[in-house]
Amino acid sequence: MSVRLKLTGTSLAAGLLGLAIAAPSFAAEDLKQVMERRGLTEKNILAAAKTYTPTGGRDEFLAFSSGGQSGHVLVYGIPSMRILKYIGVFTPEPWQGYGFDDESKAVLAQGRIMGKDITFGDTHHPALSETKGDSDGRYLFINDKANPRLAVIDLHDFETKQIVVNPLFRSEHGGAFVTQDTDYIMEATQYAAPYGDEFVPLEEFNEKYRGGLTYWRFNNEKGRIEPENSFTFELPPYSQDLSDAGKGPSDGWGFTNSFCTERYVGGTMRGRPPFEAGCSAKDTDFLHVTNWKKAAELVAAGKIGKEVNGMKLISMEEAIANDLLFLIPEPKSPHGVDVTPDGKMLVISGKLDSHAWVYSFDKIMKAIADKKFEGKDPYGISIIPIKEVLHTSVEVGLGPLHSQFDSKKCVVYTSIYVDSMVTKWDYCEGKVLDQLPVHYNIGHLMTMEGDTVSPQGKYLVALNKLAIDRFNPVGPLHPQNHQLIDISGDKMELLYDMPVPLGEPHYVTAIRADKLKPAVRYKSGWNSRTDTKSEWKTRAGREKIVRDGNRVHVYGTVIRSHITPEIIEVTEGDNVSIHLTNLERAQDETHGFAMYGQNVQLSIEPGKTASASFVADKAGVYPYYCTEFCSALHLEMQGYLLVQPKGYKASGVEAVAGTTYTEADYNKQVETNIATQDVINSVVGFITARNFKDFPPVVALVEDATDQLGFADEAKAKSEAAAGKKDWNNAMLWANQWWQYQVKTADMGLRAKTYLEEHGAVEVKK
Ligand code: RUQ
Ligand code: CUA
Repeated sequence: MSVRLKLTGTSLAAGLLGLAIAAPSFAAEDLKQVMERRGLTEKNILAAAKTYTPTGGRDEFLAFSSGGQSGHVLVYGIPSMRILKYIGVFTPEPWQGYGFDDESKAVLAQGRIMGKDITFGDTHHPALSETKGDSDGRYLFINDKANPRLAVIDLHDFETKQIVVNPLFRSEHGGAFVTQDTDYIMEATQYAAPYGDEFVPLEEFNEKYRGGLTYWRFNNEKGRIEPENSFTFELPPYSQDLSDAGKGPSDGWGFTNSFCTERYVGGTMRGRPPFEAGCSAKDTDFLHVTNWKKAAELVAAGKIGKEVNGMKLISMEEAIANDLLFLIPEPKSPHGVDVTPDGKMLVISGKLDSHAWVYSFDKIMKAIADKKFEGKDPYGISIIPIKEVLHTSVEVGLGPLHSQFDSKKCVVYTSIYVDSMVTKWDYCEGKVLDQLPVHYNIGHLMTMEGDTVSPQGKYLVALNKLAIDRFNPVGPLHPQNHQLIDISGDKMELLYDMPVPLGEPHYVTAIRADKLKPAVRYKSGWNSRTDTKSEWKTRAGREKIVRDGNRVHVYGTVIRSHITPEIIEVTEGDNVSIHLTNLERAQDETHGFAMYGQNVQLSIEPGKTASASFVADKAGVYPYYCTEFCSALHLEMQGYLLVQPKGYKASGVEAVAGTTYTEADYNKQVETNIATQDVINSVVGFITARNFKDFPPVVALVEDATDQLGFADEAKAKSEAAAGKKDWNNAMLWANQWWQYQVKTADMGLRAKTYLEEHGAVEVKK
C-alpha cells in the first residue's frame, strides 16, 4: 500500500478502485494432491486443522514461557503456537529499547548484584497473578535461578516494572509461585550458601550454610513487590526445589520440596565422590510444609523475625516453636509439587522414583494436630511420616517431574523425563489412564490454567529439553521443542512441534486470552516503567532544548514522519538527554530512535515518553533516525546531532539546500494535492456511508486520519502564505509537506475502508 501511495494521486485512485491485475493461471492443487506431494496423512491434516489459524484469527489461550538463559519471557498463542512477543525482563532487549532507554535502565539497575550489572537471567518459572486461585490476567512474575531475583511484569502493557534481588540467597529455583490471592510470591533457594557476602569454608556447611524460602509481599493495588513487608523462612542446607501454594482449604500453607537432604558436598578433585552420587543416596528427601499466614501475622506483630540484610528472617527455632514448619519425607530426588485444583491434595514426583505420590492436605493437618511425628531432622524440625498423609501412589513411569491438571475431575498429567512421555492418570482412584511419547526428555508440561482452581482442559504443552532430530539441523546447539497435545478426548493426540530458539524455557503458564485486556496506547507523555506521567512529557509545538551548564535536555516529539527537533547542537563534553514523546494515537504506530555510536535505541509506542542519556564526549556528526518502518516516509524520519568542538564558532553563512523550486513546481504540487484530496474525499464518503461507528478500530483510524488532515491544513496555510509572498521555494516545500499529511490521511482511510469491507460493514441511510 505504502509503495502505491508514494506515487501519485492517480495511482492512489487506481488502488482504491481495486483494479484487477490479470495474472497467469495455474491449476490449483486440491487437498489430496497437496497431501501426496508433502507425504501427509489424514491424521496430520486433522492435527493441522486443529492448530491452523487463518489470517486475522485469534488464539484461544496465550502462553507465557520462560525464555531460559535469555532472561526474557516469550508470549505465544495456543493452539496456533505463533510467537507474539519477547518481553525483556532480566536482560536488555533492543527492539523494546529495554536496557537502552533511561526508564528501563532504572528497572534493570534494580537487579544489580554486588554493584554489578547482570546482563543475563536464568529464567525458570513464570506465574500469573490469581484472585481466589483463578488466573486474573493482571500480572506475571518470573524468577532468575542464577542470581536470585524476581521480576514483575504488568500485563496491561506486557512490560517489566520491577526486579527484586533476594538479599539472603545465592541461588534459587523454586519461584515464582503465587498464593491464591497473590498476596505473596514464593521463592526458595536451590544451592545452600551463607546468608551474606562473607566467606565461610565448606567444612562449616551444616552449621553456616542455609537454604530458605522467601514469601515476597505483593501489593495488588500498586502492582509492586514490597520487600519491607516480605519475610523469609530459614531452612536447613538442603537443596530446596519447587514450591506450590495451597488454595481453597489449604490456603495459608505453602509446600516446598528439596533434594540433597544428605547435605553432601562433592569434590572429585579432592578425592570425594561427586555431588550427584552423594546427593541421591537416601531413598527419600523432604517436603517442607510452611504456615505462611500465621508466620505473616507473627512477623507483622513483631513477635518473630529479625532483620538480616533488609529482610525479615524467621529462624528455624522460631518456626519450630510456633508450629510454622514441618517436614514430610517424599520420594527420591523430588522435583515438582503441585496442589490439586480443589486444594485438597498434593501431587509429588521424584526424579529417581517411578511413582507419583499423592498426599492429602487433610491428613497433613490431622497429623500436625495429633502430633504424629516420626522424629526430627538434624535441625529439630518435626517429621510427619508418609503413611500418615499418603492418599495414593501410582507407577507413572521413570523420572516423573511435574504435574498439571485437567478440567476433568481427578485427571492429572505428569511429565516423565527418562521415559520421554506424558502420563495421564487419575489421582483420586490412583490409576494410569493414558501415555503418550514426546520428543524428547520432557521437563515441565503445562495445561491451560492447569495450576489454578479452574483448569480449562483442551490443550497440553510438553516442554521437551531435547529436540535431537525434530527440526532442520542448525548446528550443535539445538532449539528446544514445545509440543502441543490435544487432551480433549480420552487419548492424548500430538498436534504440533514448535522450536524455541531462545534458551531453555523451564516452564510456561497459559491463560484464556479473553481474560487479558492489554492497552493499545499510553496516556500521552507516559513513563511506562513507573506507570506515571513522565516529567519529560512534551506536547506538539512545545519542543525545546534546555541547557544548564554542560547539561542538555532535549524535549522532543515523534510523529509520522519527523522527529522534532531535527537538528540538535551540543558542545563536546556535554551531558545530553534526549526525551522523546510519541504523539501518535493510532494503533501500532511505534517509532524508534537510534543514533550512531552512542548505543542509543528507543522504542516509543504511541503516548510513551522515552529518554536516552549519554555524554557527547567526542566532537562529530551523529545522524539519528527512526528504527520502525512507520510510514511511507519512514526513511526520511531523521536528524543530526552535531557535537561541536569546544570553542567552535559558526561561520554565519546560511546553508543552501541542494535543490530550489519555482512557481511551476509549486503549481504542479498543488495539482497533485487537489487530486489526492479527491481520493481522500471518496474514501471518507465510503466510510461515512457505512456504520463505521460500530467498529472501534475504525473509529480510532478515523480519529487519527482526522488529526493528519488537520496537520495538512496547517501546512497548506503555510504554503499559501509563502506563495502569496512569491517565496516559491518555501511555498513548494510546504505544499509538499501538505501532501505528506494527505498521504498519511489516505493511508489511514484506506486501512479503515479495508477493515469495513472485511468485516461486513453495511450502508446506512443518511
Ligand atoms: S525445573 S524440568 Cu521447573 Cu527449573 Cu523442572
Ligand atoms: Cu517513525 Cu519510522
